[in-house]
Amino acid sequence: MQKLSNDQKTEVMLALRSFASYAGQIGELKYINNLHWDKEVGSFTEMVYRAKPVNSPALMFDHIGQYPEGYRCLYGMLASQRRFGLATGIDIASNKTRMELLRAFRKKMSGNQPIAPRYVDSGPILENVLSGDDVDVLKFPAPIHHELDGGRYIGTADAVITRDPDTGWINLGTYRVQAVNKKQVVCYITPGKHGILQRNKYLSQGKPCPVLIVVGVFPLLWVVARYKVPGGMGELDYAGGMVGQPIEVIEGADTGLPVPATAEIVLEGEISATEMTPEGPFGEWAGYYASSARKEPLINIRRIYHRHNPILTCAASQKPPHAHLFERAFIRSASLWDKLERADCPEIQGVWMHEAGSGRTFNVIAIKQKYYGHSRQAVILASQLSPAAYANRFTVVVDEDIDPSNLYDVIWAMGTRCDPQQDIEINKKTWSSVIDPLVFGDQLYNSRAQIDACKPFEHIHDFPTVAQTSPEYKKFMVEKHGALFKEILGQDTLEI
Ligand SMILES: Cc1cc2nc3c(=O)[nH]c(=O)nc-3n(C[C@H](O)[C@H](O)[C@H](O)COP(=O)(O)O)c2cc1C
Ligand SMILES: [Mn+2]
Repeated sequence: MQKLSNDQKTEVMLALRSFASYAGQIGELKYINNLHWDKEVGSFTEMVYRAKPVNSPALMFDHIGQYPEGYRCLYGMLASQRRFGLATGIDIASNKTRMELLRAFRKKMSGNQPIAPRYVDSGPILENVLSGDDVDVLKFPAPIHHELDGGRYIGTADAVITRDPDTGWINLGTYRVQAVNKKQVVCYITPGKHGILQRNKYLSQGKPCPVLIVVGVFPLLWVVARYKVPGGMGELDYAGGMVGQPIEVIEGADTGLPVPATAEIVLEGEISATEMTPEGPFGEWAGYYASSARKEPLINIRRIYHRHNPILTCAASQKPPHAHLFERAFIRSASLWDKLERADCPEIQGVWMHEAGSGRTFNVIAIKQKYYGHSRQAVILASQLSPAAYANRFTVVVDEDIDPSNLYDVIWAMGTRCDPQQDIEINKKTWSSVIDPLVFGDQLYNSRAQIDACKPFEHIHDFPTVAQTSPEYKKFMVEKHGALFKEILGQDTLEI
């Protein structure tokens, strides 16, 4: 397999079809023809990822129902170590374990020097520009992803772009978007997220809110639209910082908002200040249809930009495991780790927002304890800092000998170093939403537990010794009996 040059690495981050073509060459993407947009592509993806949650290929669907060849849907874009490495420009050969890859990604994100986007006059996204009567969002094979969804969702693996009317700050966030008809869509944003804070500044003054919805994203754009970039800072600037060059954008003809020049499909329009329409139900990240159908502001689409043979990027949230959990754990864990350090919490050794908790509800941090109360400080902060602040339930703190991404380690530590009566704190009236299956009515609170599964600080030196082979003896064994291990385990190296 050809090795990518630096220019090719950049192209793969910024152009979905180059990424897809390379992923195909290395066996990380499969083409599938003749499945229908009405539930078939969604269930097929779900069934593949449920059977094999790790290391399944990305799935590119073509010939979808009555749609012409080339009008494709892509699921599972980033759900493997190699694909996530390609999207973020991280060498995975030298970052093999989860914690190594997380450290490399975190370093890249926290050391980010944002670069402002560059406005250009042309780009692949202008290959087709539709306005007036030609506007038809159903020109693309928007799927019904799950059996009980309230309609066709055009925006799932998307990036919704809005501008703060006071400061000019441009925000990108992945928020779900349902097609209402050819020219209207509706979006759900959880209260507190940046997109809704900006949107409501317009709507509360009775003004429509200009919006772009990128429904065919490129890999790097989808990573930043999901990362908790601090408020006031633009995700496009962050993406520029990650790739080391400005992201090229074209001024949207109706809104002046930045249309990413290498995207696949972008919808342009405005969010109505006066008209509402039902949105949902939709299979959600918590694994339920909890938010039902509610009214949200209608979005009028005035213009569509798309490439020839466009790729609609898709992600169906649902009961884990699913096709966007692999990278979610990295994106969110890196962000939480960064926030903990910025909050001056010392000696963080690892963070993992677990896949089985949908990357939200069960989060673990590892620390090297330095003083009385350190572990409580860390776990209380971790349960309230973005990106964990919203909708989590359990946050666990463990010592540095525990791998926070390994449930054997974590549950063993909870079972042996945590005295429930003393070591579990409960917070009440914390940030949740209608998506939480335990939220009934309009009081959008939850409660959460902070679980201290660290050795008591006063017994850190006299805590019973762990019953396992020591690193030194393991090393001796590998040196003496390496061939035998390889014969039995079928692998070259043994992690010790
Ligand atoms: C596939 C997928 C779908 C999502 N859907 C929504 C959604 O419908 N509404 C929402 O508020 N957040 C949704 N999120 C989470 C946001 O994208 C995430 O919180 C992001 O950081 C928000 O950006 P912001 O910090 O600029 O608000 C979704 C995330 C993913 C990966
Ligand atoms: Mn943001």
